[in-house]
Amino acid sequence: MAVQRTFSIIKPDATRRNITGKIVDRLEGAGLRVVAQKRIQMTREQAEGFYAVHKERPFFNDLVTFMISGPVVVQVLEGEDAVAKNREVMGATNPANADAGTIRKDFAESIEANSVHGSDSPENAATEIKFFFTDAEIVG
Ligand code: RTP
Ligand code: MG
Repeated sequence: MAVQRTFSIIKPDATRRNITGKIVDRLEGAGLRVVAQKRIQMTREQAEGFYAVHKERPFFNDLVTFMISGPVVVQVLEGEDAVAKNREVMGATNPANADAGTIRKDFAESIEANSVHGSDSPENAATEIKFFFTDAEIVG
């Protein structure tokens, strides 16, 4: 399996509780390397654009409002099989269904305030990375 990049967000529930370091520790512990990172306050327009794929879903408006409720940390992660590895360490969307030892099992507050986002395919990872980072901001 080749070295891959994926896109990650540490969500507002985690920045609010000041546990971004604990989350990065889990990512690094899984063999992922942070090759770009910045703390931002997303605008509503940015959050709507980022989650456009979910715009017909019943949770869309709540999700956008949550994602702009505080700062987030956007990241590019690099490693072997990074997309799948990150999804594995994140755990299931709903923390009630997440495996023991995953980020969401240990830190998420709810199905919405679930501490992290991770790209679900290499194609989406490339799109999502470009949404937030220039090439010059990524240092592998
Ligand atoms: P993510 O995109 O954040 O990595 O999470 P995911 O793939 O596990 O979940 P997805 O289905 O893509 O949903 C995106 C985010 O929307 C919120 N959500 N709320 N209230 C609800 O039923 C509900 N379902 C999803 C979560 O914040 C989820 O991560
Ligand atoms: Mg998703």
